[in-house]
Amino acid sequence: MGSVLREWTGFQQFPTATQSKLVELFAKLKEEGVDKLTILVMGKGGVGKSSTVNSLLGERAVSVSSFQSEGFRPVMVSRNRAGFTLNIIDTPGLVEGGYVSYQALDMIKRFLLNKTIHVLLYVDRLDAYRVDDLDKQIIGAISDSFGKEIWSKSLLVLTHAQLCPPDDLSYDVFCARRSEAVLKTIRMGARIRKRDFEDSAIPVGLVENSGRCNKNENDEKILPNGDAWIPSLVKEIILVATNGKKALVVDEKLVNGSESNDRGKIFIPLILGIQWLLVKWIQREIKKDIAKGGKYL
Ligand SMILES: Nc1nc2c(ncn2[C@@H]2O[C@H](COP(=O)(O)OP(=O)(O)O)[C@@H](O)[C@H]2O)c(=O)[nH]1
Ligand SMILES: [Mg+2]
Repeated sequence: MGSVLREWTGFQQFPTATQSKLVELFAKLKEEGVDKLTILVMGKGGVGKSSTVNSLLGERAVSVSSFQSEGFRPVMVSRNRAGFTLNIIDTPGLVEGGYVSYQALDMIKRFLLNKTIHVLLYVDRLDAYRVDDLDKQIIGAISDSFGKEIWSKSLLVLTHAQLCPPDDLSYDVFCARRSEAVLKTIRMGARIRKRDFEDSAIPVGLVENSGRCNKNENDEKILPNGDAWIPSLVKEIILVATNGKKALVVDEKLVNGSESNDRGKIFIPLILGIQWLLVKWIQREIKKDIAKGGKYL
């Protein structure tokens, strides 16, 4: 299940301008004593998780599928560059047959045993116009599996970001509205209080994985607002990694008993106690009845 740590050759594939921005960002990270980042990528199937992993690495490290059948198992890709290790974990989609796939979530959790996750990339599409109950359920399931603290280590990634907004909306307004809708779903799905959520706002990263993505004069892939998105995304990832909140340590306890199960277990002795009292009470009443009945016979 472990992955081989390889030299990050994809790094050389980035345009020089991107490379120098990344070198600077990683240098800052090193100054803070961080020489390893482990990023977990989750979301529905087909939203562009695997493509985003490849874009971030500058190489085709994981397989991308246009139609349904994607990988069934999580995959960790590890790359090393100048003493810095980047681990990215790609995962199967969290929906199966129209429902949240608890099986996929469980598999992901087991795969993560003894790993520390510094950042979660929760991926969805920018070019979708609604969120529905299933999205909320997915968020709820992630929160139940890993604890809602995971959201303080997360970044919302919206793919297919090279789009022309409908209805005369400007690009920035469209992005803001879509982000707001997904963020609200995260807040509600994870059952986080509004104030707590605003205090630790989840940043949003825009992504365009398509080979047809526009480029600037430095050959960097850019969004319609002119932003070179790869260095921007890496910057956001690093900000989340160093935001002072605790990284997610996946240990036996987390894998074997989800938080919500633990919460439920507290009530088991209480329920058994009430059951016992009820049985005793019924037995006493029956005895009383028999005694009374005997008198009048
Ligand atoms: N135009 C466009 N297509 C994308 C983007 N990201 C992914 N795709 C395509 O969407 C399909 C599913 O992508 P994939 O990365 O396998 O999604 P996953 O199931 O979430 O891992 C593939 O055909 C990708 O080429 C994007 O940002 N823009
Ligand atoms: Mg995939």
